[in-house]
Amino acid sequence: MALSRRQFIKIGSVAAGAVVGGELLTNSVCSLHAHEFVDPGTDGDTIVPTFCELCFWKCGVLAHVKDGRVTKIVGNPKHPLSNGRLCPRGTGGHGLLYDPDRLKKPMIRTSRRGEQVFEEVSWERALDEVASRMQDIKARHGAEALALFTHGFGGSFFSKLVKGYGSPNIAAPSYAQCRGPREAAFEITDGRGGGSPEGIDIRNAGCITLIGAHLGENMHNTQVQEFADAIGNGADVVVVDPRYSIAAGKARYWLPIKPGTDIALLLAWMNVIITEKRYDVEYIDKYAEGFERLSKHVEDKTPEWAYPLTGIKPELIRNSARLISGHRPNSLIHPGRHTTWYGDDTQRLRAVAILAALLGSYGRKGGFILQSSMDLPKYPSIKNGDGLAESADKPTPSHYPMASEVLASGLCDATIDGAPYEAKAWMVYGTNLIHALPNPQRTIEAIQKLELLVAIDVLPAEIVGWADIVLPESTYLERYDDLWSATYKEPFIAVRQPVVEPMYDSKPGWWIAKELANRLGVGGIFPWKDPLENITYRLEKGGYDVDAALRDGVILGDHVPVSTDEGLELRFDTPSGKIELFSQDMEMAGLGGLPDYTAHDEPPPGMFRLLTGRAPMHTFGRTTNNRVLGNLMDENEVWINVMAAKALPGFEDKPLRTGDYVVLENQDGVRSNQVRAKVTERIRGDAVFMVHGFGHTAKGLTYTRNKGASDSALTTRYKVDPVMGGTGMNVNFVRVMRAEA
Ligand SMILES: Nc1nc2c(c(=O)[nH]1)N[C@H]1C(S)=C(S)[C@@H](COP(=O)(O)OP(=O)(O)OC[C@H]3O[C@@H](n4cnc5c(=O)[nH]c(N)nc54)[C@H](O)[C@@H]3O)O[C@H]1N2
Ligand SMILES: Nc1nc2c(c(=O)[nH]1)N[C@H]1C(S)=C(S)[C@@H](COP(=O)(O)OP(=O)(O)OC[C@H]3O[C@@H](n4cnc5c(=O)[nH]c(N)nc54)[C@H](O)[C@@H]3O)O[C@H]1N2
Ligand code: SF4
Ligand SMILES: [Mo]
Repeated sequence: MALSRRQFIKIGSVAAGAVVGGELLTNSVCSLHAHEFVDPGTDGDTIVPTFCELCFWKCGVLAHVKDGRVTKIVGNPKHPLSNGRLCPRGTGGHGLLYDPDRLKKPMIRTSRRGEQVFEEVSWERALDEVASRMQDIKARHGAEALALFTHGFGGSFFSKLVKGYGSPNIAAPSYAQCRGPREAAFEITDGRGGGSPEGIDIRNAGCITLIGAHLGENMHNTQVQEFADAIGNGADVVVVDPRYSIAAGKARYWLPIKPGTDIALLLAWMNVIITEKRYDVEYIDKYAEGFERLSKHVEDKTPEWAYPLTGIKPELIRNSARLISGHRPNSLIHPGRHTTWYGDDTQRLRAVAILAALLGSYGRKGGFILQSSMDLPKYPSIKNGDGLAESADKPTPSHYPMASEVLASGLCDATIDGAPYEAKAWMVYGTNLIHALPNPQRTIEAIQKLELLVAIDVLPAEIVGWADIVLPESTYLERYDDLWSATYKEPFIAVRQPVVEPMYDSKPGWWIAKELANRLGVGGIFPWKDPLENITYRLEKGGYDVDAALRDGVILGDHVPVSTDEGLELRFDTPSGKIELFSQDMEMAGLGGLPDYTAHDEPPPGMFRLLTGRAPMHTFGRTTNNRVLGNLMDENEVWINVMAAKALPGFEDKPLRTGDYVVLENQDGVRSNQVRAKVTERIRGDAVFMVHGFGHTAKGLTYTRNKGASDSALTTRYKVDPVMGGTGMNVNFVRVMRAEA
């Protein structure tokens, strides 16, 4: 275990300092980290292992309970994703449990949609109403007229429910608004895709290249731990980002690229690596397809060609390419996660995947490693999900040929356009679509066309305010979910179990879904009496120790070779059985067998490109109402370059200073809430940056409402990726105006 507590604190504290810029807050995040390292020994409290839902990484936690209250949450030392440590958000989970604004009772709308006026009703009445309206919609429009939007682990019960009801329209914004382009690009190239957690060996990498992957602000716990380990072991870091991120502070090279030009840089890196014969010749000969075409393709993509496009000097491109290739095969190009930026994103990620191949990275230590999962038998139930209609998310005849999941944005389009067929009802579990989908006005337009919107949430988020029927779920600390058999380099099975009794009149998702299934006549999809029976059956049938699983929260599998260093034989599940540098499938689909650079519109004079990212102590808008975390950061700020701030029209009399409130107005005249400025040298002059998730408008979020600004509100424009239908959102421009007093 190479990571010391000190190192982790260092990364955590730098992260906090960068976002909030203040000593005080830096210290409070440090103390949060210190808090995580308290030995989980007790002073009379009981400890219940479960897993976190403050973000989608799902770290194992130990929740301490005294007198029926959760007193602290620490990392489970036995759990491979936490190794005894959590990120700041995970330790603040009780801030969600005890949030006074939580949804407390089922509710039915009594006024116009969106006015957020509801009547509290019994569960009986709410569930009867949902079920009878679902039956009615099925009778009149067919079951496929219902769409389920879901994000988060508990959503599995609702996916089953909606399939059982007969609809194929099940989507998460974590595909077309997040990692979709990466999944598609890697599937095309190495036949596997990215996955979550990603199959990457950060800890053993000698060089880590981050292309807009902002680890340290993006707090995916295990990756941050491994990143700290690697840096501790002397790894070189290359950061490509228009903004001087936390990770840039650790880098040998920070390349402040002009936004939207990464493909040019990637092609130029390949040009250097190929012309200087710095690639893994033997590996490419043996495992890859299309090298000749690739060399030809990048022949003229010299650093001199890329310079005027990217703004990165040729020498810097050459030297960084040499550093990156000098470390191969232990040179990791991080594939990123939130990759829906400009609409040509699958092509950019293809370039990343091809570069990784040149470095001999697949199946190698310090590169892309093979992950596996443990066998976990199913609880026998009636057949579910056979013979469903085609999903409604893709326009015909032009389809997105490489999409492997349903597009949330596509279901929204189908609702508005009534094509390929109409969606008449939405069930929304654990996703705040008003913030998650681009162009909230369009989402609201779709909602206004619905006959039914059911929201299952823990908080009165914006989407809940638009619902007809609201079902309050118990938080992750109050419920069982299904077992999680993780696909990971150290495979494991994790248990989520209640730490305390459900508060108020909230109910666990499994119960809500089972009750609805019974009312819809498909009770056989949840044949178990309660989730413990489900868990027990599955574990016993798989030959696992049930008591140990409940006691430890996790069962570890056997180590399976993850790289050639451990004797792994490389195989690629592509049409050619090799790594596809050139993709025949893409070529035939008219999408280009090799990635090309395309230019993007630049902000007109006086405007900036709006870029977004994460803050270490928040997950989007889902934690901003959490008082424990809000205490660390309760509003976002907009980063503006020092020189650009000096030249801002309207600020001639009184120059813009850090802490001043401004308003942003986008190309379509949409204005933001007022938001504090951070005037800094750490961002290019052609872009501004803010953390996503603030600027809430929902009435019930009494703590966070109207604090900071929402980037989603300003994202009225987006570019659709022709390969897989992702919505590129970094294509909006804003002007900065002084906030009215
Ligand atoms: N403009 C813009 N749009 C974006 C992004 C961006 O950076 N900018 N990021 C994109 C990315 S990367 C992603 S992954 C998506 C994420 O988008 P979402 O998945 O929509 O994420 P959140 O905004 O966190 O919404 C989560 C909702 O789940 C609720 N919730 C929390 N815990 C529970 C629970 O246990 N049960 C239930 N039933 N509900 C719960 C919260 O109250 C909240 O309403 O957004 C994407 N959209
Ligand atoms: N603390 C915290 N951690 C999180 C989350 C969270 O909400 N909070 N969310 C999780 C989720 S769901 C996801 S998907 C990930 C997202 O995290 P990542 O995948 O790491 O990041 P992105 O949001 O895609 O990108 C943000 C970074 O890209 C830079 N950037 C913007 N435009 C460009 C460009 O044109 N070129 C380059 N090279 N860089 C650019 C921005 O300056 C910023 O540093 O984070 C995860 N981790
Ligand atoms: S990374 Fe943080 S918020 Fe996400 S699951 Fe782990 S501890 Fe929870
Ligand atoms: Mo995401």
